[in-house]
Amino acid sequence: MDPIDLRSDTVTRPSPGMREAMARAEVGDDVYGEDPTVARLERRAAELTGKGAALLVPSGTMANQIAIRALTRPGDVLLAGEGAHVLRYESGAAAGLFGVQIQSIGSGGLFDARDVQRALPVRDVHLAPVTALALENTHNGSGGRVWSCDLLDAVTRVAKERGLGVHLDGARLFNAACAAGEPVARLAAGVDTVAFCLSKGLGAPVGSLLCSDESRIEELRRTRKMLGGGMRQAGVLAAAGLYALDHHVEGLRDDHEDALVLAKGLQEQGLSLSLPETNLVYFRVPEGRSSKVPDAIEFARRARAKDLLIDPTDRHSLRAVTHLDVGRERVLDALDRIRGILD
Ligand code: TLP
Repeated sequence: MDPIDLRSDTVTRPSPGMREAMARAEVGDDVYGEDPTVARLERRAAELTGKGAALLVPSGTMANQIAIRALTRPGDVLLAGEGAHVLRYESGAAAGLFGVQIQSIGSGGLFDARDVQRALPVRDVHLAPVTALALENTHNGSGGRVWSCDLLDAVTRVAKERGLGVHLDGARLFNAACAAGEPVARLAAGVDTVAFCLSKGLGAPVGSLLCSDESRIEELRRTRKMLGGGMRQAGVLAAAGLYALDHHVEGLRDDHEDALVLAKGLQEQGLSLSLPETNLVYFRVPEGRSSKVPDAIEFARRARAKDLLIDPTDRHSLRAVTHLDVGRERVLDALDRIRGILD
């Protein structure tokens, strides 16, 4: 059977058009600031996010860590939503690299202004200062949920009033913009740093952009170098990114519709879930004696035996992600393959 890979939207392969753009890219040494294609991508990213400047980095994780370093000092606390990528999926980088503790606030990944207020300590020498806040839009761990502009505005307003630096982890910011019907710059208004990934729904092989004020960019560039993220003829990667921004933004809408079809199909088969707002479908396998599948690990194993790749996220839950390399037909095919597993 032809494999269907729903583990993540990071699994896409560059299309022939993208490969051609990469092959044609004009390049130079970007550590010397001489790669014209990187410069073009960075200008485009700054414009799209409404910030003064941008920096191409190898990964979303590195973008987040560079931002954390800029907004905190060792010993500080960074506030983030429950299950935030910076807290759960970055190998402890904020603590390991920069001595920053992350405190989770709210529940389900999103939070409101009151959650931020409640987390701020009174001034006391015993307490670690809370100096920064991280937002994640869409929020991965909660099933790709999207922040409303009202909620974003309220949270960034209180953060600013209380002197916190604000970072937006927008690994899937274009998915958020598509679902919210808002420009990316609107979703990034009011934050100090914003990162978005080219290698998720946008279908590029590598790369994230970290965007901020022009005055901050040299400091961010220095941290990128410190982390070994200075790249040389990175124009071949930047060309893929520019191609993705030109050709793959519109298609996110299809990914979201496909995710909804997938979710409804899973629901019909007795799997429990909340309908997705974007392209991430989290679902639970039935628990208890009557269940045909003991847990998510076994579900994933049986799916793999049918050449369907889906990752468990905990003992009873899995995540299936729609993306550029699976269209409606393959989503329906995936549902057929799953049917056999539960019967
Ligand atoms: N997320 C990956 C895994 O790391 C879990 C995925 O498959 O979803 N922020 C968010 C919200 C992310 O979801 C991710 C990737 C990142 C940052 C990190 O991006 P990379 O993988 O480029 O370091």
